[in-house]
Amino acid sequence: MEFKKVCVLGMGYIGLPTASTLATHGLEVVGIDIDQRILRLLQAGKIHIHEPGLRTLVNAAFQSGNMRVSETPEEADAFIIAVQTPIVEDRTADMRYVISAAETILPHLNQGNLVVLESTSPPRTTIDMIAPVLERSGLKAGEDFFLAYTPERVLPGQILRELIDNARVIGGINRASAEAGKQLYETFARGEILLTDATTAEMVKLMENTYRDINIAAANEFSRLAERFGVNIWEAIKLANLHPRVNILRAGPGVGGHCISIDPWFLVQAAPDLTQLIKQAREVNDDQPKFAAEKIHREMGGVKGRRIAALGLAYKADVDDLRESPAIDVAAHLASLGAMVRTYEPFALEESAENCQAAPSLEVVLEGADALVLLVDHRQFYDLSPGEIAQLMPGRFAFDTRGIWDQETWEKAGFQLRALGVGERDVTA
Ligand code: SAJ
Repeated sequence: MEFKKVCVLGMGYIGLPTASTLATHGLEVVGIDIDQRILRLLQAGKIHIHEPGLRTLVNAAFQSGNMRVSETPEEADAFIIAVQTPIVEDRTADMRYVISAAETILPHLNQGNLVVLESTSPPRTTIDMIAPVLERSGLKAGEDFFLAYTPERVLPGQILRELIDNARVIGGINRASAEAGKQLYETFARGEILLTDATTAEMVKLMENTYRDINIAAANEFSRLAERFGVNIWEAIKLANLHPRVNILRAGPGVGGHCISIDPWFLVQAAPDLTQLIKQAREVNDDQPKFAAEKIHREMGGVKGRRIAALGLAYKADVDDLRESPAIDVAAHLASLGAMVRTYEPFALEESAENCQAAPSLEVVLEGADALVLLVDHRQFYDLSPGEIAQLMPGRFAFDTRGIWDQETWEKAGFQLRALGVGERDVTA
């Protein structure tokens, strides 16, 4: 089978890089989005996502003459659905965007086409939800057209490289569908392509992120134990990880983003009777921002009326994405305890948290501050000089929720540095 033309539905974190990559590899691509603002930006050579290298890639795709954007799909050889699957209040997946994307393909679906779902979805979505929608065309999935699921596995911040180099799992509703998917992704993927069935591919994706969530939950729970037993969690995890079969992830103020903090709920929703551990891990991680804020409150002898400068709001280092960010929760919780919180997020200067104030620069966030709290381990915060910080703020209390600042350096500059997951030691090693 030869793929010449592809419609990619959803011009977000996954759809846009995928569409652009297909175009720069010689396929005719139509990028579809229902948000006209995004389409206008793309047409004007701009992008709405901060991701290293993406702008250049998108421009190259347009310049190749192979890519254009549109509000509605059209006839093509293949359709890739890469729209969002958020969770709603009751922690179930909101599948409306996926279903409506599938419905917009319907009038253009032809014999021999391939449809691929990439959106993270609960188990059995491809078979139980997408196939019936597409079969309203009168065509039979697996016989008249091919249908497959392939999870995106790229790490925000490294999307461009991982899109091409990561191993890719493609699950078909039958073998022919998986093979068709392989032929499409082979046009650009350099990593190994592994074929399986659609539901296994859906599970693989959810298992990967759930495994990471549980691992981080263990690290966060260890951080609480460390505080109780007078241990430094950062040192303890480093030492434990020297064991050849142990790899504990990092503790921190919680787990955010639109993937790891959401995907495990898809499994809980699908089988609440079988997912106690998964649910518990989610709850530990969701509770961690409050835990971090309360520790700061205790260490400062109360935060009421104190001026706190909070560094970082993004859900993780070196991205501008604020979705489900634990840093925002910590800042808001400190404010709810009566602190006057100013936040500084270098990748989103105007953003702040509830009842907090956004500062446009490091200088402004530090002005008049009694305490400095590190919430995100952005590269630029590693390199801060405590000596220079001391010139810019009157207070001498600093708190590190990411375990990146060196005790001695900060103490030399006159700061009292406290950290998440560090209890009072009675022995100095
Ligand atoms: N975090 C920790 N400790 C760690 C690692 C992460 O507290 O040791 C926190 C981060 O600060 C952040 C959250 O967890 O708040 C998630 O960050 P992340 O870097 O672990 O993951 P994401 O959400 O950016 O990307 C994940 C990746 N999944 C896995 O590594 C299994 C990525 O490969 C997926 O494609 C992506 O989810 C997705 O889209 O599903």
